[in-house]
Amino acid sequence: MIIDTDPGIDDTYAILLALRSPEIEVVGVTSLYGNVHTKMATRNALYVLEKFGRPDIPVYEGHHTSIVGASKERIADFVHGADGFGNTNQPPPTTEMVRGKTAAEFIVETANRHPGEVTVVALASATNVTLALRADPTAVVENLRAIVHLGGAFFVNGNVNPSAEANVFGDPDAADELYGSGANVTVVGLDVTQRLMFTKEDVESLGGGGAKNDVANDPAPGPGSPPSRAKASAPSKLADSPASPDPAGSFLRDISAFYMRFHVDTIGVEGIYMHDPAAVLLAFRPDLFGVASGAVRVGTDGLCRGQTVMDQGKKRWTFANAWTGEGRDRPRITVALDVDVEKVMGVFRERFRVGGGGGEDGGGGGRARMAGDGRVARVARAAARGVAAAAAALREGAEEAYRAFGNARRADAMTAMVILGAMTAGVCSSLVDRRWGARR
Ligand SMILES: [Ca+2]
Repeated sequence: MIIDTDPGIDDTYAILLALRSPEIEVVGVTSLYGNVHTKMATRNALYVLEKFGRPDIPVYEGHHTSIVGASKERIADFVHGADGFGNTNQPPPTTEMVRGKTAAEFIVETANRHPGEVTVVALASATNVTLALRADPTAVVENLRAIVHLGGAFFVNGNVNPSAEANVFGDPDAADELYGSGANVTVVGLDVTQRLMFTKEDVESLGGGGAKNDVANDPAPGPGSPPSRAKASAPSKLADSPASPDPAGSFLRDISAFYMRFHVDTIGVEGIYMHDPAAVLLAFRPDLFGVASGAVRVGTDGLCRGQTVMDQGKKRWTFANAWTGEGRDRPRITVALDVDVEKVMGVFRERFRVGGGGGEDGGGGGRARMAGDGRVARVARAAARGVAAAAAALREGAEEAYRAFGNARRADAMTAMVILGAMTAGVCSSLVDRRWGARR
């Protein structure tokens, strides 16, 4: 996964979520203007990666203006503070961005090097991804596995004005171009993210909220921790002492105070929207979201500049229009419109360690029990590694088969998929037989 970001407070949550999710690997971070100017976004991206113990992840600086060369009309310092961290005056990072390569060049290069494997989660405007698209359409349309863009307001009001959401408003031309490119784009906007709110209590209990240190919030990788946790806690100059319950959580709590005041002032609620983390989660847990597919156009001028309008496909239009496409059909994209709020908030609370514990799935108690039984823990870890590898291989195989089906009937394709599943079970059972002997 490449995270394209303008940190930003909820961007910081999103980056931490990605680093704490064993389902994904973050291979690079690219910066963009939005909540802050691009230069500060670069600095802040470096800072949070170092703070969260992953100074090894490379950061590439993105574009400084919109794709049509307009400088940003408004920087959201009233939402995120002048420093992007709620005016908490953090020290500068000790690491540096990669020089000599732009964000767009990095996206193109990574997509071409690992075709079908890389997802870009774009947490700001679409500028960097659309520049990559212009530079190498094949890289973005064919070789990127997916693009998840946090943006748009489809059947709700915007958040810049009644029609526009901030990320799309920041570069509507880039969004319109990307959404019509034929790339595998999923857009998740305010229809979904304004239903995901961290409460004041959630925020206050981040980092342990003064709770005593235990297995679950010890930053050192415990025996039951997923492999990525070990990477996420590599030594760093900025990371707090390992004795504190969850330094990442305390940092989130500190920077969220300013962001929460903005919510109190504008919507009268003591809580914060989880916009950016929703996009990261959607990239690896699409099952928690309800989506629709359709052509999307973005207003690029006038009163409704930045508005995202989707053709839901409920009417056969008499005349061609900007959504049906003139000359060629405008490709459809996926739009997230619904979400399992309870489950998503459960994952957020678990991964952000609300209350300092492990939350719903995998709390401290669970891990302590696993630590007490080395054999069970070893088997569980080995199985988890196997499942991850098998899922990746299976997906690739299934997609290969899917492409080969061509115009096959649905029932025939389904039968083939079921056979594929049965064969997998056969392979697993023959491996067990090989090691421990067949069961008579
Ligand atoms: Ca953002």
